[in-house]
Parts: sequence; structure tokens; C-alpha cells
Amino acid sequence: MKAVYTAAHLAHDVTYETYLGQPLPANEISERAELIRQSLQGDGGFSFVAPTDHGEAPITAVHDPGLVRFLESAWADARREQLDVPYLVADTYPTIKLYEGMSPDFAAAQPAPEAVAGALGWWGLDTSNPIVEGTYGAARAAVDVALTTVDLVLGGEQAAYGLCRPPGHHAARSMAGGYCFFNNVAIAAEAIARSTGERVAVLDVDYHHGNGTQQIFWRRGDVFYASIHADPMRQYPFFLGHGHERGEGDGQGENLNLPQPAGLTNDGYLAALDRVLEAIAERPGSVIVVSLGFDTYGRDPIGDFALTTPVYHEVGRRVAATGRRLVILQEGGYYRPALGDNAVAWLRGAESRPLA
Ligand code: Q9C
Ligand code: ZN
Repeated sequence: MKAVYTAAHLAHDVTYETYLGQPLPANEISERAELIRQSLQGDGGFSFVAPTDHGEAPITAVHDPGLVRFLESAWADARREQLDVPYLVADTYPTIKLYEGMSPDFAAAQPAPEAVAGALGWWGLDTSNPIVEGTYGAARAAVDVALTTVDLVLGGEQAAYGLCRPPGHHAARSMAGGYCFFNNVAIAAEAIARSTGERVAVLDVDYHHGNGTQQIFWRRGDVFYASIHADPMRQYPFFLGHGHERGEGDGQGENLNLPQPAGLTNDGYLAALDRVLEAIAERPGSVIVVSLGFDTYGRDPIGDFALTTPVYHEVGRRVAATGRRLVILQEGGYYRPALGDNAVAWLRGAESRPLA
């Protein structure tokens, strides 16, 4: 299988994230992508491809241009404001409750704050998302990884893997969060829909609900979003990911959430997967974009599922058995000792290559 990778992700070099107001060692660190790359190299069954520059247009096809400009200038603006902190994270958020009862257009008419501390909240979802000097460049490169993976599949590969870092599925149209800045998978799905005119399915198997992807395609009939994730009643992103969220307008019925309990086993996971794959099979289209997370692993430090390495091979195998072409893009997964094995297992499954 072809695997798209670039060392540009290393520039998003974070040390701490904030959790409940406390600085803690960051989970989403560059070592993650390096461990996956090393395991794919060691496997021998993957050939590496560098991403090509796809410009900004595919990003603003799904994101507010203001988010792009904010991420591009946040670090320099903070320095100009003499905001002398090791990483940028918001303190104040414009929550939806603030606007309750006011006119529906009120929020939309509010200006983005000039001060970085305010802009961080305006363009942000949560405090777990540190921005450093190299964040923008790395996030742009992750988008190029995703779009180059799309090119490979639309160019004839049955499946290809994009080692995206930073990940993307929590990033919404105007909002970065959850270790994500640009929504790599949504940008890829949009590019596929535009270039093929076909309907596209997004299959999100990260442990967390992909609130950003869901939001971007909420009213869209041409992109089906399906996700298996921890119930948002107990887990981030908390406010979206419930089973009753089915899409609206043209997107009515084109959003499928299967929230899951703590302790979810391999068998429980595969049962949910079969439901989602059935829903995909009921819809037209020839390409699935996979949001691939390994935070479903039993030892993941921020997850609570109980999956083991062999199930990833079976998940990859069942997804490939749909017969659809696969654009497989990396999202989360934070138990570093098993990341490489889990990635190799999933991707070998997706090529119907047995586990060694
Ligand atoms: N104590 C992805 O997996 N909250 N993002 C972390 C840790 C944010 C996860 C709390 C989790 C974001 C792509
Ligand atoms: Zn996740």
C-alpha cells in the first residue's frame, strides 16, 4: 500500500496540553507519527510518497477563511502582543448559551476579537489544543497529506494511507479543537465529492466522535458521515455524537452515530462496525474516507474501550470487503507502544494481507 508521509508534522512540536486547567504532558506529540512510520517501514509492505502542495482552496471549501488566517498569524500576533507563553490556549469562549434568547443572527454578526487571547476562544473548541510556532505549517502539510492520498486513490489505487498529523476530525468549519486544526478528512471527502460527482461515505473509527466532520456535512446529502465512538455523555467532545443526531435538510438521515459504553470489547466493536458498513452499502458511491484512530485500544491513556491489536486487522478487512476504494487518514491513538502494530494490523487487513 502507498503511504503518504512528510516530516513537516514535526514542526507542531507540543510538550504540554491543558486538561481541566492543569498543564499535563501532551498526548498528541510528534513521536506518534514517527512510530507509525517506523512500523510501516519495518513491515516492508508500504511504499512512502511525499505530499504535494494543494494550496488553500480545498481548505476554504470546508473551513471559514478566518480560521485559516487566525491559525496562520496567531503565533506572530501573540509575540507582537507580548503574550509570552510557551503555547497558546484559550481562556474565554463565546459559548452558545451566551446568545440564547438573542436574535438568531446575533452571534453571526459579532466580530472576531482582535486580541489573540480572545481570538483563541473565537476560533477554538476547547483548551486541549495547544498552538505553537510551527502549528500552522504542520496543519497545512497534514491537509496536503490527505489530498495526496485522495489523488492516489482517484488515480487508481484501491486503498492508500495518509499519515496525517495533526489529526482533523474535531475541527469544524470555524473551530479548531481536540488536537485538530484543519479537518483533513472533511477536506478529502469534499475534494472527492467535487471531483467525482459521486456520493462519499466517511467512516469514523476514532474513539472520539468527529464533531467537526459531522457539522461540516450536517446539511449535505452527498456526504454520509458514520461514526462509532465513546458516548458523549461521558467523553469528549461531550456536546455532539448522540444517536439521535441524524442530519438536517438535504442531509436528513445522512449522519449516523453509534455511541458506545466504556469497556467495549472486540466483539461489541465488530457488531457496531457491521451496522455502519451495512448503512454505507445501502448508499451509492465508490469511495470511503476513513478517520482512523487507535484510541479505541484497550491501553489508550485517554480512552476506555478494550480493543486488542488483532481486531484492527479484522476491522480493516471488513471495511475493505465493502469493495469500495479507501482513503485512510490517521486521526488519534495515544498509547505509543502499540501504535505501530495497530496501524500495520489495520492496513494489512485493508489489503487482505494476513497478519505476520
Ligand atoms: N485528558 C483525537 O483523538 N481531550 N482527539 C483530552 C485528555 C481532548 C482527542 C483530555 C481529546 C481530543 C483526534
Ligand atoms: Zn480520538
